[in-house]
Amino acid sequence: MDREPFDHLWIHARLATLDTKVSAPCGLLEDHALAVRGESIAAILPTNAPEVRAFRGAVTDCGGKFVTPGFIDCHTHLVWGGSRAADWESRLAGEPYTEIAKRGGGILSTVRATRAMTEDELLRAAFSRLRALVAEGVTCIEIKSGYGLTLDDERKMLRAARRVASECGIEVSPTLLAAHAVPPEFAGRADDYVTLICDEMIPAVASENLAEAVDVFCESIAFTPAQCDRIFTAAKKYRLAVKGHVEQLTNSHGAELIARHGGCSADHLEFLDDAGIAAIAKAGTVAVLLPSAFYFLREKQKPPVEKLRAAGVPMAVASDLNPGTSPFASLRLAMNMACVLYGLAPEEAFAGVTREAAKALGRSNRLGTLEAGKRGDFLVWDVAHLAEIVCQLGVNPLTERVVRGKSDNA
Ligand code: DI6
Ligand code: FE
Repeated sequence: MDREPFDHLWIHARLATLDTKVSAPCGLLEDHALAVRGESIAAILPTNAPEVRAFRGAVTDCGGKFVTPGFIDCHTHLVWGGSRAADWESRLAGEPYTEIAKRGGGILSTVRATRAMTEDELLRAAFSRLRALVAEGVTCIEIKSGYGLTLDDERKMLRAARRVASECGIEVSPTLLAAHAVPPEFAGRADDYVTLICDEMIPAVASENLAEAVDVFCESIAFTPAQCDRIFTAAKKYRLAVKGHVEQLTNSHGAELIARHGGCSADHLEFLDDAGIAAIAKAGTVAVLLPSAFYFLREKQKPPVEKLRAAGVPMAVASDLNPGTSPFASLRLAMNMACVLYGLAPEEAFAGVTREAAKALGRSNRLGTLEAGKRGDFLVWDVAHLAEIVCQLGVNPLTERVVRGKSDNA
């Protein structure tokens, strides 16, 4: 008996491959078939190709629907305890984010709530948020720690992050963000806390394989570039990737620091200057844009998108889902805001949550585009125009999710 070359074919699809080798916008291939074998994309062929017509196995007729790669949310703080709605009310009444942080609200109030919760409780709290992201197409997510700030509490967050992603059946990229805020027990002794991060937290997390990257909040209200430099040096010693929240509220030259360490991404970037752009362009560091935090903080200064584009810096878009500055469990909302507030073309927003987000997480070889050999993570959308996915919110046109070659419509 002849063995079929594929397990499953999706035919009559409008494939937005996001593959730069396909010259049409979004790498669009009209009336194509996507063939899956095992967990991977085995082939991309015109629907009328002989191999497609000869196939006798399982076939899904997409009837002209669009198919995109699975979305990758490459910057989230999905796991947290408590609520910051009261902070938000204070901000609406005129108190700045930085002032709230200085009086022990902000990140530190989430730290108190997160420390008080068990791993199971954190997992349950994160689950509904992740389900919302998954329902609109997220198939891979980066999740940071950063609300524990002790070795045990950071570990607890990272374990909850792994478990929640596995319960939702998606891939996780866990990141240690111990340098998110100086914890109260180290008040006035930030350098000592950095020593703890470098000498204890990074080695422990690396040896237990709990994180694949180390992130920092390099900012006037958080850690200095010199402190972040120490943290990155320690991270690299343990072969962890480095990235950072930089130039979000002020310009601290954190992006240059990340570039110097060969970091995978520089995130936020509202106050990025020309030297920072040149540095990340040269280093091949991805710029991760987080427009929903910009929106929610009512910031005025936008990241230099035109200059980043001109310099050829890959731009990813992420939700920054967190309780304080971006409590939005929607990557499509972030894409919409990247277009409306930052001036990205919808095509750039799609690339930002697929191809470029894969780059930011060091997963370009496996994820981010529809190409033979990449993983079978893709989404089927019932829209007449691809940009509809980004343009209209509140309605979910996602009709089928395929993860590792398996459809959830089966
Ligand atoms: N920048 C942010 O936007 C988030 N973390 C960071 O370093 C805010 C996190 C929070 O306010 O809880
Ligand atoms: Fe963030």
